[in-house]
Amino acid sequence: MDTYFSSEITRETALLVGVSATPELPRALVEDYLDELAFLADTAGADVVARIVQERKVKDPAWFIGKGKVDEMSHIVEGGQIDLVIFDDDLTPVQARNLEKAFDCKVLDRTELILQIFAIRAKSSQAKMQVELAQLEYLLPRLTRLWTHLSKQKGGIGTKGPGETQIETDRRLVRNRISLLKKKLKDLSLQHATQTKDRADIARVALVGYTNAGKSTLMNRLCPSAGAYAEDRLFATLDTKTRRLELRINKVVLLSDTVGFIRKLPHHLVECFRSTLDEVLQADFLLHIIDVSHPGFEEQMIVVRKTLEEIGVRHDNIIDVFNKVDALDDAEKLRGLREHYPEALFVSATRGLNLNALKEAISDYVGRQYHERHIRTHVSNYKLIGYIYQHAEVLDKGYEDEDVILTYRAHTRNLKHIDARIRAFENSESHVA
Ligand SMILES: Nc1nc2c(ncn2[C@@H]2O[C@H](COP(=O)(O)OP(=O)(O)OP(=O)(O)O)[C@@H](O)[C@H]2O)c(=O)[nH]1
Ligand SMILES: [Mg+2]
Repeated sequence: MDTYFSSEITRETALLVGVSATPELPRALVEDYLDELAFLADTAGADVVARIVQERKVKDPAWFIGKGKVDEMSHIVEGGQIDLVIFDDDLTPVQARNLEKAFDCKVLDRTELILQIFAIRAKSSQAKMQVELAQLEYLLPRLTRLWTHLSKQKGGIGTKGPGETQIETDRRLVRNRISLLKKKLKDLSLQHATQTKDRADIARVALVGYTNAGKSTLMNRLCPSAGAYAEDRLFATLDTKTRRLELRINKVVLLSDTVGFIRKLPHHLVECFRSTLDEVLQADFLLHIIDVSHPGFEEQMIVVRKTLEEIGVRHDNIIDVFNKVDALDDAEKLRGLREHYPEALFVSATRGLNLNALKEAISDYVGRQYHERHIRTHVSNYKLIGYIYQHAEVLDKGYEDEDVILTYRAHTRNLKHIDARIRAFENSESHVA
């Protein structure tokens, strides 16, 4: 896929198109969606000079919008020297091609725009590979459909023209590249899994949320050495970053910053970022960061929950953190929200407001995952004793006769293993007896 634009080169002018279908999808909501699309376009390097919303229930298979609207827009595009037209909804390859011909300029849909931004933003080799994989997977069925379309034009099924040979070759190349990227990414995630295995006894917390909610800013505030990239642009973060966070009572947790979510996040991207998002899946709990100053924050919360569901994250381990309270000038609204979300925390990452309460909430949550146990065993059972020392924090040690008595504290994850060891040991003992 070509790179249509990048933030480094001259900015382009764009026209945005949305379709409303009252009452399910009222015009006002589509206007909000176009605000977000404009933010995406801006992040990608385009200035929005015009926007159009058409009320239409049934999408035209050839044009997506109505043909009359297409003709009307062609004049706007021509007169306004517009470089590209961006649709908020996904277009079929046929619709995109027809529209490109009619407007005589580039036409993008929302998925392509998001893929473009990810391509521009990706910094690490892993993120670059994940984005390339998503782009190729997006492209592959389009090559196929393009070929089907061409074959029909050339005289129907079974026509073996040079076009087919070329497209077959392209498809093979794309498939080969896809397999190679998948293999490389799998190797990388295996490597990563080995590196993180040793951290099993430390509780893990992940920051999740809508793009631009302030996750990286909060990470930098809580762990000043994190140096996470934060900016007033969408998808500032594409790489998962993990840092140690010192807490007052429960010592240390590992805090991870992750890629932000967005309405209609392309499915390919979710799939390709799955290995990075596994970090989220494995966390003991999640901090859901919400930009409370955004007018559509409640819909954003739903989008995040749905995306988490899509990647298989359980819902009971989430703390809602309403960020950017400093940007809320309506005290009444804040009071209402506190009542409505009694469990949530209200913070400001930039101003550092209420972050101690947030740390305490993390401590509490983490504390609930650790349990204290006692064991009395003969001193000669040094293997079992050694295992406990390795996988738990020994709080107290005493001796009685020839037995050692240990009081230890371990994470639920480790307790399962310790208990299994003890059971296995007791069974072998009774066997011997
Ligand atoms: N007013 C205000 N702005 C904030 C606050 N926290 C973050 N921001 C701003 O919000 C913008 C986005 O912040 P980031 O930390 O990059 O957001 P993110 O959630 O990491 O975004 P992605 O990486 O794109 O998913 C930046 O311009 C921050 O300065 C806050 O508490 N108050
Ligand atoms: Mg970020």
